[in-house]
Amino acid sequence: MSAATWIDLPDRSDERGGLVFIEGCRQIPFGIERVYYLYDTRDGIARGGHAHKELEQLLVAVSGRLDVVLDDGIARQRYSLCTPTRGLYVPPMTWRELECFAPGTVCLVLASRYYDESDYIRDYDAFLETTRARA
Ligand code: T46
Repeated sequence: MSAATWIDLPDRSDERGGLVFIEGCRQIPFGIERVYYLYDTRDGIARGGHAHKELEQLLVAVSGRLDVVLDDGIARQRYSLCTPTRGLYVPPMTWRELECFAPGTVCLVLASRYYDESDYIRDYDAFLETTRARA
């Protein structure tokens, strides 16, 4: 598998409740240029189904749970996101599929770049070709 990895996030929870913070280039290996979140996810629906040429991201299930399947062109691995205190770092050139969303899940995504459709590879065969060409 590529450099996809779990990142444990600083948790300052106390008797009042939970508090987790994330600072660009500190707890995560990139500066944050964009934040978005997936919510109101529907039963049986999958998201993703693409890779990014340059984009780096951190995915955090701030509420609920979901599975993320990552594929670097050689191996495929399933990650279960189920806590707001741990994020999944997804490097560039990683095919991702998001599925098995529990009702009420909110998935926060921190991204290293602004939205740019030209950074997406949405065809799996093209993704494999690109990974082989870069190897
Ligand atoms: C990813 C997974 C985890 C924008 O205009 N700006 C944005 O910042 C984003 C993220 C999306 N969009 C537009 C592009 C599409 O017209 O929103 C629409 C839905 O995006 P998409 O089908 O790519 O959504 P997902 O959930 O399949 O993928 C998203 C991210 O696009 C992707 O980078 O890694 O979440």
